[in-house]
Amino acid sequence: MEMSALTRSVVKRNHAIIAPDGYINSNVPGWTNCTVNVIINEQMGARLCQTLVTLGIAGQLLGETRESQIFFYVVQGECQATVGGENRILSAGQYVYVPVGQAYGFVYSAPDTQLLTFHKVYEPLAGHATPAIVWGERDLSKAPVYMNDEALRIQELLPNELGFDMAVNIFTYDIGGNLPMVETHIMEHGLLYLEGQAIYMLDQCWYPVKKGDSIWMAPYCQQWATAMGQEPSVYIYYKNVNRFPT
Ligand code: UGY
Ligand code: MN
Repeated sequence: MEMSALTRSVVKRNHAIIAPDGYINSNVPGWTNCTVNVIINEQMGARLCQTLVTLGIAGQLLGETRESQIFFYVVQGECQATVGGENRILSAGQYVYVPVGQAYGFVYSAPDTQLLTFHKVYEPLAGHATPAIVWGERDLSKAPVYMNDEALRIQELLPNELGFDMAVNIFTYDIGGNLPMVETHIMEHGLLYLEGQAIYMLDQCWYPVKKGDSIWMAPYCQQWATAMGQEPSVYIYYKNVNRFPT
C-alpha cells in the first residue's frame, strides 16, 4: 500500500467527502468474510447510514431488517441474493430494497463484488402500507430528462409512493452537464459516484470528485455540481422523502 499524508476526504459539520483512501474496516455481526466500510452514519450527524461492502471468498451478509429498511445495490461483480424467500443472482447495476421486518442474505459468487447499502429508520404513515420488496436494475432508458435539461437524467429506483420515506435515484450528467441551480433543501443525501468525475460545491466549498467517492449532504447543505472530463458523470444517491418534518 502506498503511504500518503494527503487525502481528498473532508468531514465537516454539514457535509463530507469520503474517498476510498481512508477506509478502515468495521466488523458487522452476520456480515462475514467481507470488508465493510461505514461511510456515512449517525456519528457524523447523519440520519442515514451508507456502507460499501466488498465480499471475499465465502463472504456473506445474513441478517434481518428491524427498525431500518435497507437498499442493496451491486456496484461491481455479482452475488446470490435471498430476500422474502426469493433467490436471485444480482449483478452490477442490479438492486433490491428490503423493507423493515425481512430476512435477507447475500452470498459471494464472483471475485471483487462490491455492494452499496443505504439504511434509514422507517417512519410509517397512517393510511399507507409498509412498502414491499423491490427488485430492479439501472437502466438509462427509464431515466427521464431532469428540469428540461437534455444533459441531465434521473432514474428513480423506488416507487414514487407515500408509503416510501426514502428515495434512491441514479443521476447521469452528460459531458458538460451541470445542476441548473444551487439547491438549498431540507432533504438529506448520501451518494456514491459510479462513473466519471465532477466538481461538487457543498456549502460554498468546491471539491473535485470522481468514481468511488462518497458524499454526505446534511439538510440545507447547499449543493451544485458539474460534470468534468470526457465521459458522463454518474452517481447513485439517497434522499429522505414524503414525511412532514417534525
Ligand atoms: O434530488 C435532489 O435533490 C438532487 N437533485 N440533488 C443532488 O443531486 N445533489
Ligand atoms: Mn439535492
